[in-house]
Amino acid sequence: MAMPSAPSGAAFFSSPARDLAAARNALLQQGWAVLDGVLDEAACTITLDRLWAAAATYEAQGNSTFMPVLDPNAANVRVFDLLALDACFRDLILQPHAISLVEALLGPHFRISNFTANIARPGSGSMALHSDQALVVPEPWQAPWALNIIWCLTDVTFENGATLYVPGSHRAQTRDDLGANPEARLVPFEAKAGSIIAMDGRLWHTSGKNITKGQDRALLFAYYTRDFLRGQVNFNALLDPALQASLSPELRQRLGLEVAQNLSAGAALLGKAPRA
Ligand SMILES: O=C(O)CCC(=O)C(=O)O
Repeated sequence: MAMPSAPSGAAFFSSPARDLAAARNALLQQGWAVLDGVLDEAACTITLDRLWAAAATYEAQGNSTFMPVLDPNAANVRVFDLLALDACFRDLILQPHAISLVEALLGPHFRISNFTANIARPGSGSMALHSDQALVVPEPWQAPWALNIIWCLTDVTFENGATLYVPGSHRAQTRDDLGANPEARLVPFEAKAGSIIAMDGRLWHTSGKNITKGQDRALLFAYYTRDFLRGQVNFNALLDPALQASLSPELRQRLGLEVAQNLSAGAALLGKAPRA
């Protein structure tokens, strides 16, 4: 896969191959992995600026960045539709380190389900505990069919609202398997700006509370699922036809813009390669 250009020409760091191999392994074992230094400082700054610009456009289009169904107050700034809003997000969604982690868990036959942002500003609170796979597939959750790549555009700490997760919860096949009071077992994903956090879709988690006086915590959530699941977004409806036509064949296929859909399980059964 060709390396997509970094946002506005800023450089992606190239993490050593052994870090990526260790992260792929950790993801499979513990249900999550942090890979440092995927974006350099300049790329984080540029992408964060572009995210705020995207938030303004999103609101100008008549959407609200406060979603009461998700968050207790407006200090969480939610930006949906990132792939429609700026080319830098279309670069990040197929960034090779991210895709290496996606393929480690989901294999080659995956689709992009959604790409959103959550900026937790001072005073933001936690959402409800959930797993991302549970949002798109009913229990039992017997295999990893979903994964989030979380792009850290700022440092992420417990104090500024790091995502909190329940260790080992990717092995829970039902909600009851989580046991009593899983909230008491939550621990934060802490990471430096420029890291990506790969999170198995079965790992139960929530947003933390930002208890700082003046620090934003800005995260992008790139959500991928196996290709037999319907995406959270219908990109045929979201993306302007001219934009769709300008996208690479790889991105079009991962977004489900091509005519042929949901053929990989059948191809494996019948011993034939799926139509691209
Ligand atoms: O912002 C966070 O830390 C978590 C967000 C999340 O889990 C979600 O939006 O589904």
